[in-house]
Formats: sequence, structure tokens, C-alpha cells
Amino acid sequence: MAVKGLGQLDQEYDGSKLRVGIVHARWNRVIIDALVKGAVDRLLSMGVKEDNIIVETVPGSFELPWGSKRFVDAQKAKGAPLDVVIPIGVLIKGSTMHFEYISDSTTQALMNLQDKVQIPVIFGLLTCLTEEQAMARAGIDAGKTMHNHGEDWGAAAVEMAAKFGPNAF
Ligand code: RBF
Repeated sequence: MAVKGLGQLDQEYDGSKLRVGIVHARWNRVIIDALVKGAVDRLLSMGVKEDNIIVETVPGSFELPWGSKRFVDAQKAKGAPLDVVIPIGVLIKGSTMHFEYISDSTTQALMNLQDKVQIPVIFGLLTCLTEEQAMARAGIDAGKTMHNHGEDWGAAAVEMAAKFGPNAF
């Protein structure tokens, strides 16, 4: 039995009044698409309305912090503020130092983004040593050895918005 992962939530959450943003990178697209689908499916299963899931893309993971910031700002300016945002990216180690620099700087920036946008930011960034590791974590490796981590991100988004989002108290 798998013990890793989010597992069961601590209570049932109602996502029916939440607006959720997904900003995803387009590098490693097959894996990204599976993760985004996992997140969207979980959001829908927790009651989030399809119309309230807004998806935008950026080129690569390095663009996620700024893209997410502007996306959150733009939705607010339109009068339809988000309750939570899920940036999604897949970084796969190559033969240079790029992976280390982008993984570290993007992670730090996404963490700090929460103070800037004042809504929860979910950490939807895979930082994998191999393509196989990334595919397993998106639930699309041949042996289906792991679950789709996008599902965990969808569940975390609804929980964080419901408990600690801008309309939670
Ligand atoms: N972006 C990703 O989202 N995942 C990657 O695995 C990834 N690897 C990269 C490797 C190299 C050598 C370079 C130059 C860029 C890579 N990027 C990757 C793109 C990066 O996040 C960004 O979009 C570009 O550097 C443009 O700012």
C-alpha cells in the first residue's frame, strides 16, 4: 500500500463557490497535460464549477512566478478575483546547472508570491532527475507506479482556499 502522498483529506470541502486559477508551463508538455488534467478532475470532483477554473500558460517554469502574479492581478482587475492559484511546471535535470538554478529560484519565488498576491499558492512544480520520474508522478509511466500528483494539487487548492483563502474568515 502506498503511504506517500496527500491521501485522505481531514474533512470534506465544498469548492462550489471557489474560483481557481491554473498557470502552467509548456515545457515537457505530455507530462504537464496529465498533471493539469489530474488537478482539474480533482477540482471538479470537489465541487468547483468548470467555469470557475481558469487556465493560462507560460513558456517554461521560470516564467511561472511572474506569470502567476500578473494572472492573479488581472483576474482581480476584471472583478473576478481568484481564491487560489496552482502554478504547474515540470523541471527535468539535464547535463548543465540549469535545473538547479531554475528549481531553486522558481521554488523561492512561488513561496514568496503568496505574500504579494495574498491568496494561497499551491506548489505544482515537479523537480525530477529523469523523465521517467516525472512521468511516474503524473501517473503516466508504463507501470503506473505512482498516482497523479496533479490530483493532490487540486485537493490542496480547495482545502487552502476554503480554510485560508481571501474569503475564508
Ligand atoms: N522549463 C521547464 O519548465 N522545464 C525544464 O525542464 C526546462 N529546462 C530547461 C533547460 C534549459 C537548458 C533551458 C535554457 C531552459 C529550460 N526551461 C525549462 C525553460 C525555462 O524555464 C524558461 O522558460 C526559459 O529559460 C526562458 O526564460
